[in-house]
Amino acid sequence: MTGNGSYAGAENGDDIEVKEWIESFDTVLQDNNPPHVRHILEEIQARAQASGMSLPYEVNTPYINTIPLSEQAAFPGDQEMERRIKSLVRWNALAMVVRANRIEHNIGGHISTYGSAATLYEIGLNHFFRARSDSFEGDTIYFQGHASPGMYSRAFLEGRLSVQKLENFRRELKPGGGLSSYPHPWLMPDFWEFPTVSMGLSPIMAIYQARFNRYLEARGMKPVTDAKVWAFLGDGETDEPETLGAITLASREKLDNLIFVINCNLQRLDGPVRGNGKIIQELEAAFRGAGWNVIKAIWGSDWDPIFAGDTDGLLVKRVGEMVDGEFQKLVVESGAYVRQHVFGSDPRLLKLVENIPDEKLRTLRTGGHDPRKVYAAYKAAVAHPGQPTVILARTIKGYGLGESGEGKNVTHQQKKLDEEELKHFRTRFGIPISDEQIAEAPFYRPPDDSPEIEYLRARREELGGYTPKRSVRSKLLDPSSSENDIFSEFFTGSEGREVSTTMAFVGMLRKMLRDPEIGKLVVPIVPDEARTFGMESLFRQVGIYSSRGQLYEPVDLHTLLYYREAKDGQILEEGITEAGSMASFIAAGSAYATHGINTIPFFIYYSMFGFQRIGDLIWAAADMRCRGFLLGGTAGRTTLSGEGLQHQDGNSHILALPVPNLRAYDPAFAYEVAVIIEDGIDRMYRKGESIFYYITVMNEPYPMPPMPEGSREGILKGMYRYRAAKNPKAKLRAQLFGSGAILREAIRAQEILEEKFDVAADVWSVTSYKTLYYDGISSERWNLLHPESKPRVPYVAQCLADAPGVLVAASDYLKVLPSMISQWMPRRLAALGTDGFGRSEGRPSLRDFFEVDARFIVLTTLNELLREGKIEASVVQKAIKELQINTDKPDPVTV
Ligand SMILES: Cc1ncc(C[n+]2csc(CCOP(=O)(O)OP(=O)(O)O)c2C)c(N)n1
Ligand SMILES: [Mg+2]
Repeated sequence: MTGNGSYAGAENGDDIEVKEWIESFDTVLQDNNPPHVRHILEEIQARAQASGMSLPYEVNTPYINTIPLSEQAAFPGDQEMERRIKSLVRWNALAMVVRANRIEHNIGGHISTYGSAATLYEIGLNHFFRARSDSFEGDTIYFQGHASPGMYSRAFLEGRLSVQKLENFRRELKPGGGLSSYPHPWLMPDFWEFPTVSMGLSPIMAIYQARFNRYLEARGMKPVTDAKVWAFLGDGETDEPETLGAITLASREKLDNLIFVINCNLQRLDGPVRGNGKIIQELEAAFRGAGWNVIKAIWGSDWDPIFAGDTDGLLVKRVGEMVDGEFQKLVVESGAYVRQHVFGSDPRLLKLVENIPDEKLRTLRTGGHDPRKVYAAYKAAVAHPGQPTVILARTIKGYGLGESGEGKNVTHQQKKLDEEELKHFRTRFGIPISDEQIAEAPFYRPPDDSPEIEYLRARREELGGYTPKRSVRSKLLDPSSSENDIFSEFFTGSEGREVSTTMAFVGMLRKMLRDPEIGKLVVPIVPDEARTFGMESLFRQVGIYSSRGQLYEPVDLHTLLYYREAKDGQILEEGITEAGSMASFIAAGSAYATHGINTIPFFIYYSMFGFQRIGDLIWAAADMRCRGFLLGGTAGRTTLSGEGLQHQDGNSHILALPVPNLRAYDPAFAYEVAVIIEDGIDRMYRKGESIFYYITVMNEPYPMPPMPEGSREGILKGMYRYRAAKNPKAKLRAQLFGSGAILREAIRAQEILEEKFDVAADVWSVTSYKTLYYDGISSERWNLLHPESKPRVPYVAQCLADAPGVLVAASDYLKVLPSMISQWMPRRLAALGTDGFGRSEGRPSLRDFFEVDARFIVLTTLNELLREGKIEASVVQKAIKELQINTDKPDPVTV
């Protein structure tokens, strides 16, 4: 049917044999049930294969609706009433965007996307989407980001948003507040739950959300329910690799709690999604191939009688041949064109539509605009067991805009309508606004006791309340119970034993998992990297989550740390997908709102594959007010021996800077990690702050010192004096700032400077340049606005107020990291860092290559003293020799 598999015999008209086969098939079908007939066909197929025939492989079904009319669920609503409500939603959505752009030229907004998706949402909102309540978790819905005007408009009709809010669409800073352009929980924390407008993120988030819901059920943390996760996507959005990249997880995990609705309006921003192909068929093949249940809703009820007359399959064949560019053209053309183009090639086709006038032919509804088809698709989807479902609904972009946009390539950006266009829209949807008023594009809401508002409210009441709506339903953890027990052992040092901060962290994780209060809440997440981080002991301790348990005997069963999968396993071992792992982090980090459960995710990964690779998902997590800990393992550009430039992260702390509510730390010692995590749990889960953490950990083993007295506050604020100079009265003085992997180089430099050059240096551990930077800029801002008050002194400046000598910083990150706080230091700062590509090398060679080791810290300190006139150039020259520094080595930034 789709054009494949023709052969010469058929073209010769030699089809008597075919007819006979079909007749006998029909007879078999009449006498038997469908499963039996399927069995017969499978047997025949097996027979053909065994006899060496290669059969054509076809993942597509014909270009018709998946649900035949005979199996279409009856529509239970008042169709006319729902049409009127939908028209009102359409109108106010349009008015909101048009008005906003009149008030402020080019403020933006979208009309045509919601125009195409209105029926898809309205059917959901009137019949399917159950709200969250105390007794039921509710359905979880990812609304297509730039369809937001429709959601606002409906909330206005529901009485949840005022005219003023609508008036201030995209002008959130106006008195009384406004509405954010897209779904942003950060900006509208009582309304939006999921940020979806960065395309491709909502599908992957939805998949992992659905899986996380199962995880919570399997671990007994929430009741087993039939709640669904719905994700509304654009067809253009499916080009994003994240959209389709994780769909096999959903089928493998049999996520029948997941439904994708893809709004197939065949257009994206610039033009057709697949002008020369068929996006619906392409997606059908992808999803079917991946093991999803696919429901195509291409044709509306208007087409049912036409297809019913198509007994010889000519029309199915014809529409199967047409490409999307042609379907799009039909939208903007006349009925006569449709007749000629679709049906004109064969008199038998023309006969199918001979009784349909041109005007009607032009406006035959597509599946996604027909409430009955959409209802039937949803009904089938929610009832479908054992597989996730995708609904491919054919719609028209800019539906309702007529000449001013419907189906046009420019429709995506249409946001200004003139009086005539507004009139046309008003009349088409029957909005009671007079010709005199229409130019104003006023909002229109019928009175509370109107049948429309009563109907709409009754429907939502039946479904448990309004949606979208975000609320924090979890209770904070008891502030009086402290995790001291968990963390205190890490404050005392390792007594000479060499451990890495990663090992120390894993020790903390193990203890947290055993804790009676938070143990159950901890969600360890790894993208196939547990062994890299020495976490395999956790496999045995808490198990790896698997919905199927463990169907095989693991090869290492006889070992202590065998690979244990379990139905109630606690670890999310995601395989090689940082994006998927981050999506799990997001589900777990937002469960305090979505499910009212304070899960505490710890996602540990190769730091280089974090911000650099999945930065946009991290941004989404921030927007969503996720809580939890991201751990950048094997962090820094010189700590990871041997791996070379792909794995060596010298930028993650730079890339962490733009995420406002992310607290980023680069600790060097176990006690620093412990203090930061302890405080993080306290702030996020006992105080309820909307922050999350990025902590870098390393795999370089060294003895962990005990926590210096009084350092706790400094660790959290970003810096503290780790070790003061032995001889503070010395003539030559310096302050050395080290962090993370490079702190120990600073400590060694302190020793060399003292022993060989009579320079007395203090060493500071800088745990968070970001925290220091934020503190600095906010102090400056306060001072700017309060000229007559006592100025606030940034924490850096407070720390260094009486610190004498030259200032030298070194980190395993770009030099700009320390430099950004130098403005609050009492004197010039010389910064060392790891700018440039790395090399596959060992640590000492890399630190020499990037010029961040103790020798270079010493040299830099001496050079700073030279600049200040405290020592002679010859001393520095001598030092270069003594330190065996090659002055001819290439600049690491350029090689
Ligand atoms: C990652 C990303 N890239 C680009 C955009 C800009 N953008 C917004 S809407 C859009 C077109 C969307 O087309 P489609 O997914 O088909 O949705 P439709 O509006 O047709 O329903 C684009 C490119 C974005 N929001 N996110
Ligand atoms: Mg589209």
